[in-house]
Amino acid sequence: PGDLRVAAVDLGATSGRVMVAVVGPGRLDLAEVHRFPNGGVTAGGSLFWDVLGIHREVLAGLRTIAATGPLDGIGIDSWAVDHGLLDRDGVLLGNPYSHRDSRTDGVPEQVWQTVPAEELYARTGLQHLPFTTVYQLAAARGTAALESAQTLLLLPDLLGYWLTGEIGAERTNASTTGLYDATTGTWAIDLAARLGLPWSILPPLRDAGDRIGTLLPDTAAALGRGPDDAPVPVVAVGSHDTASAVVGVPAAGPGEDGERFAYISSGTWSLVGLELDAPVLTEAARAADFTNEAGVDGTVRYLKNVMGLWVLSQSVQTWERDGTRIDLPALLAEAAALPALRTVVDIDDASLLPPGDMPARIRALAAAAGEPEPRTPAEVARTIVDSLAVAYRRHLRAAAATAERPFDVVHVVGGGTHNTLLCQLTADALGVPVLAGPGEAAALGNVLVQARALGADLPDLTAMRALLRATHELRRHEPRTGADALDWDAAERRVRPGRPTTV
Ligand code: LFR
Repeated sequence: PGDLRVAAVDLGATSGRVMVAVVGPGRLDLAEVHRFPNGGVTAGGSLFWDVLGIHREVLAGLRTIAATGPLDGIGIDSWAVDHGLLDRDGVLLGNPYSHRDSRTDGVPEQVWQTVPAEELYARTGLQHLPFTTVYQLAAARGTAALESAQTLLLLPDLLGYWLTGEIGAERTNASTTGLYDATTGTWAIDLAARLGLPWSILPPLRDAGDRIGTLLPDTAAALGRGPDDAPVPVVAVGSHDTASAVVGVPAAGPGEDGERFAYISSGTWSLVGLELDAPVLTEAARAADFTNEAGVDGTVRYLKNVMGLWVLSQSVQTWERDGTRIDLPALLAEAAALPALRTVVDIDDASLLPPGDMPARIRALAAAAGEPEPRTPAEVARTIVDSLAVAYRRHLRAAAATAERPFDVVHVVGGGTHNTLLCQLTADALGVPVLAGPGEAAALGNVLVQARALGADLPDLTAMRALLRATHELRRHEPRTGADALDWDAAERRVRPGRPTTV
């Protein structure tokens, strides 16, 4: 085909974006059409997503795109794990819960009494995170909603269902549920059955690149399209945002200038790891608590969830709520001028998972670890950024060791690429160059997979990434060494080993 014009819906926990892209030989233009705030809504003591509101905003963005030119395809990605339940009439049963809701507190321990953690890891290959779908479903055992559920749909699949009427579970996101066998690539129905979960609600799996369907007449009409307009395909992309972001890592593929790369997808969460051909399900990988999530084209995302810029954004909310106006670039500039590694904390501590007063929690962690307590916003910001860099160092080195796959460069993608202090510290901490960009890697990965499905000549990840490199500027951070190099080893030792991530 000639140039393709497609819509990429990229939903993050703090904002949703509808983007338009034009893809053709040597061409990959992306523009934001619609951005809307997201975030949990507390009601009746629980934390939910406003999924109908998200659907409305998605339609609004798509309508703008449809009104301004051809629309050859639509792809949707979002954060993982969270889901809606449909009843036997295909109607949504209640609001989807946020994974930051506390209903899973103590649930993993109950689950492990039936299926031990070692066995869960051997089958599903996931880092222990208390909010993984299997624990959410276990928390919902005995509820009216789960008892009347006919179908479980992960959020991008739910939105795709409302657009097309088609039901399915895209594989990259299915792999985050804790009910997906990392080796066979099928639902782990036996595990669900042992846990007393209604395994029949798990829908058929689909691959990134499959066509989900075309817009239903009512959604087409909501986009301003009439019955005589060409049907618009909705394409399954790497519907887990992190899977799309990894597609959007502009690494040089195998060959002369091929890179041995690690990546950090830096947004609300930081996802730090490696792209592999096969899962690593060894005892060492389990002890290091690494995730093996499914990537696009059969790759494996061997990575770790790090608490990420969530801690900083929640801190900003806290300060603003208390009447201090925060200008983030100015705050980070001030933080950059402060002494490095004065206070480091375990940024993966479970206390930082729920929304709330992060500066107070950071101070509490510092006090418990015998570190100086950060007081001013700049000191707190510095502690967060330094502690993230220490965590990246520890986890990427553990990834390389347990997967036996060294790396020479770290690609940072996502919104966090704009945090130059963090990118530089990451290079310093790991002693390798950091290549920062693109900021919109998830939307670009979404677009590239769609474009291929619609006929673009992008046969594999290498070709997609070559197009990314040809069309996007990257910023390079060299590691600083020499007399003023920081003692990262000592900083890592100072971080209380504590509990593993978010247990
Ligand atoms: C990032 C992300 C992570 C997932 C977390 C919760 O946006 O998708 O990969 O672990 O959100 O769903």
